[in-house]
Amino acid sequence: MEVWIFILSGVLLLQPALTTPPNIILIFADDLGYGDLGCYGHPTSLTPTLDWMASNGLRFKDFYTTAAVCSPSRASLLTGRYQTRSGVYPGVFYPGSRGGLPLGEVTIAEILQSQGYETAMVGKWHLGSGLNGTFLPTRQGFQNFLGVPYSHDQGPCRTLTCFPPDIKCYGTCDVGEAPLPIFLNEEIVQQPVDFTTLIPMYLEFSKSIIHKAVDNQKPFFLYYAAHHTHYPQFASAKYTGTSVRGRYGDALAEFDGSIGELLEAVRDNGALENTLFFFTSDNGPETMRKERGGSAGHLKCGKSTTYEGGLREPAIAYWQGKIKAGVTSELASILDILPTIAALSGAPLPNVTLDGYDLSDLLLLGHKSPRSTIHYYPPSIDANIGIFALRVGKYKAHFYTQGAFHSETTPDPDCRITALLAVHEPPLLFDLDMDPAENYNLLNRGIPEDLAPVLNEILQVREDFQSSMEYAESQTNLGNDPSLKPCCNPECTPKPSCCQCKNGV
Ligand SMILES: [Ca+2]
Repeated sequence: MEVWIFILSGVLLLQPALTTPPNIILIFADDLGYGDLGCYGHPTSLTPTLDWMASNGLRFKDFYTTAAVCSPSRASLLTGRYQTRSGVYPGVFYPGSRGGLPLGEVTIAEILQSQGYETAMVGKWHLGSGLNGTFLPTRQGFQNFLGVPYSHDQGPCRTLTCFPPDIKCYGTCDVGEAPLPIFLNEEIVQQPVDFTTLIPMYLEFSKSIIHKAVDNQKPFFLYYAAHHTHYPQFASAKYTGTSVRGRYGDALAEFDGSIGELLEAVRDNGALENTLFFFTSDNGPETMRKERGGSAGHLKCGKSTTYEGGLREPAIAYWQGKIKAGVTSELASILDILPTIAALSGAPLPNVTLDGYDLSDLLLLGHKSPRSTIHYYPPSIDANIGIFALRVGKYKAHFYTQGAFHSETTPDPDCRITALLAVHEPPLLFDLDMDPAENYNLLNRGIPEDLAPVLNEILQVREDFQSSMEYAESQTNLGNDPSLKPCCNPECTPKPSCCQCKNGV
């Protein structure tokens, strides 16, 4: 008997298994590009928190989102599935959208809630609200929600203050929509939003969730989907005028500072050694905003394109004492977050087709990534065309290319709206290790003998992927119903401009 006990204890000691499920803080930036952070080489950005997390955690160089616009990438992040499977395509949701992320989809929050986690979200949802709040985060596993059901430019902003004391937002935003609402769970508590106090309010809410969960000895999952770095830029007084990078820099500084406050809150609650922070961004920069937009750095083009600037993103995993500091070129995707979190929390995987891989051995043990491919869908997905581009290992093939309005004003004409849809047969082929900027097409003068097997493999991977993909009914094509636009004062007229409540309903 004593021998068995000895062996059992020995096994337990050898296992790196986690004694308690870890807390998870998942941070999703908006329209933040590959070149925007100090730790990714930006010369003037002030991002001390993320730079610190990067130098004390694992920084990814080859990390990808699944879409170069907001809604589909959020669907993929939360479900571990391509947006085609959930129907969150083409394009994005609007305040009056009839559709949303289907309730049958299983989100990270639902998985963790079933494991006993306290689940919460702050910020930008953008996966639908629907009739009577059908598609709100509270219906998708988030027990606590404070934020906007869509993007913060999807409401008039011309008369709103974006920087104190009274600097108005730059641009008009969507003038025909309802004033931007802030929801607490399923109730509107502010309409229109006060951008100058928004982040302090989010932080107070987030800190109370962290404190409550730790107090109750429950693991927590906090999904912080930031508005910052998406147009229009805004910040509270503490960060206004602090960055030499101007308004974008101020907004980015507040975003980075808010992550610093979450880190402090976790540390103050004694939970740092049991909390995984994961940071990335939903899509590449909106270069059409010029100096008020983000930067893809070395990479080509930005938002809404399938060049690297549209879908390759900064990503950082930080977990004190668990993740070794370093930089990795292993391939990874937002699709991998759900399976990884499921593995770390001990949760069973949902009984659906998943497109992600468990990266826990990469994070905790420094193993290779199980992922070898990246598929690039355009924002305007057409099932007859499918993916625009495909990366297998270090090679990327473009079967179709197209410029985009969101990537306007870059010096590269390929990025602009005037670069119409082009079919490439054979595809354009780039070696992303030697040429990450996609400058030199390896098939420019025919197919060299040594690249023929590479091309054949890529074509086969594409064929296998496309033939097995199942496209769900489009949720964005269900259209809009003006009566679905959120209004804190449903009886008022004329809608939607009358929907204004200073201190909630
Ligand atoms: Ca976005």
